[in-house]
Amino acid sequence: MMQLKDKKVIVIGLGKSGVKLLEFLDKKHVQTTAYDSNNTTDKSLSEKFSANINFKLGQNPNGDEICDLVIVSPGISMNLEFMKKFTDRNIEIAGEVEFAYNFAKGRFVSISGTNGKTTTTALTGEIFKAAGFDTRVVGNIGNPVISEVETSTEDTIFVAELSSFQLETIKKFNSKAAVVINVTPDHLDRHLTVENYAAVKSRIFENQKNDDYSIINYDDPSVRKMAEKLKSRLIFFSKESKLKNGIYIENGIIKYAKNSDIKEIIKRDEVFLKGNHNLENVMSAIGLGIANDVDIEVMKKVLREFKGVEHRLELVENTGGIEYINDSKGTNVDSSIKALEAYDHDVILIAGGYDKKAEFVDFVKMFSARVKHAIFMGQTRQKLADACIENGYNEFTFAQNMKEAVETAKKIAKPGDTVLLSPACASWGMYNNFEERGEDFKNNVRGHV
Ligand code: UMA
Repeated sequence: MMQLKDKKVIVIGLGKSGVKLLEFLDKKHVQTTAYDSNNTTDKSLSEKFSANINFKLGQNPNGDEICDLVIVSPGISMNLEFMKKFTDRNIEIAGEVEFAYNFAKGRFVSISGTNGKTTTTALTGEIFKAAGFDTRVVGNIGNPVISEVETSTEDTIFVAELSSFQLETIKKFNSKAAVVINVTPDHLDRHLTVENYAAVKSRIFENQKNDDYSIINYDDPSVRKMAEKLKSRLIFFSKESKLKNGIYIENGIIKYAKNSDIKEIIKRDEVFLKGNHNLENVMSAIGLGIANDVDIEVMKKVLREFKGVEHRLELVENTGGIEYINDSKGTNVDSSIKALEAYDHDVILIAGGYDKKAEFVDFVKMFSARVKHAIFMGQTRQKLADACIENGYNEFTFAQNMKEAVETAKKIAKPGDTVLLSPACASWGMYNNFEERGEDFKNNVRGHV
């Protein structure tokens, strides 16, 4: 275990991860200096901690500070000058996940990938809870690992959503079972190339031993490639191919084959989470369940009941053959592009909101293939419309508010269509947060307003 006694520690970033790190370090009486480049970070924060924690707000360290250990939040890139300096000085550096791992009891079941991580993590968490494990759902999903380590026991299972940012700074971190769901280009501002990004994601398997499990998407070439180097036990899953060994779908039934033993897991129709993109999430969670000997009946029950993560491609209703999907968490262009990618065609899209000065070109370029009609609202509506016109797409209208947007969508939608709220913008100006916006959408869909 990592020794903290008499160490001088630096924590960088005081968002969710940083604050939880400080709570942990303060309890252990560790001399810590806490940095955040943002000046407006909650100034009352210091009142919550003892004099062991020294705050330096409005600045990053410069890399020359005297210290024994630097713990970074996921948002801090190792390419920053001051991080390079710490590295060159051979100062011990740990990301929040790696640091927390040193103190965690029990085992990790980890999930990474570009799309579907949060849904898969939440679903896997429910499966393990239903199987009776002391389950902690942690990581990128919004709950730093460090917040759960102190109460963990040898029987605890950490179900961890891990982003490439978090995997970048692991050293010994190991998972008894891990999955990479898929890899498509993302976070290239930080990882520069897709190859680097995929390489970072594959680090989830790096410290696995012979008896650990790797769950691999057989259909995704960059994920399948990761299987070549692994020492661990492999479970492939595929939406497209019948596998001799692994999880696959045949005649509408999800099955698991191991050598010549074939087990039926569940009928596709019985799984509450619909959509092709969710099949990867479902198969990933099943793989993690199998790797941990979870009873098939337990998995079946959860798969029938789990309704997804609220505000993220959340199915609100399916009436008259029309699906209403709440993706209010689509608060930026990238996130809404991912949401649209989940649908091939016949989407009636509701988008727009607060203007974060984002560029909408890549988003609206997807419309001609997928969006039957777009309804724009909020501060960015004209900007979205302009981007559409520039790209030769004219199937859009404006709405004053959510009520009008949903009414318009209901008039246009035909059986087989999907009405999708995925704004590509923050909610401010119309709402306090994306949760309120999602609730308003759901209430309007259900006719509760
Ligand atoms: N900061 C500095 N110096 C810098 C840059 C940032 O001090 O050079 C400060 C910022 O001012 C801010 C703090 O660092 O106060 C934020 O740290 P952070 O970005 O690491 O955010 P946290 O609040 O600690 O949240 C992080 C994850 N955020 C990121 O990876 C960007 C959360 O994932 C995660 O839920 C949380 O840890 C717990 O594990 C969010 C996310 O957007 C949801 N993830 C990305 C994604 O899903 O695509 C990777």
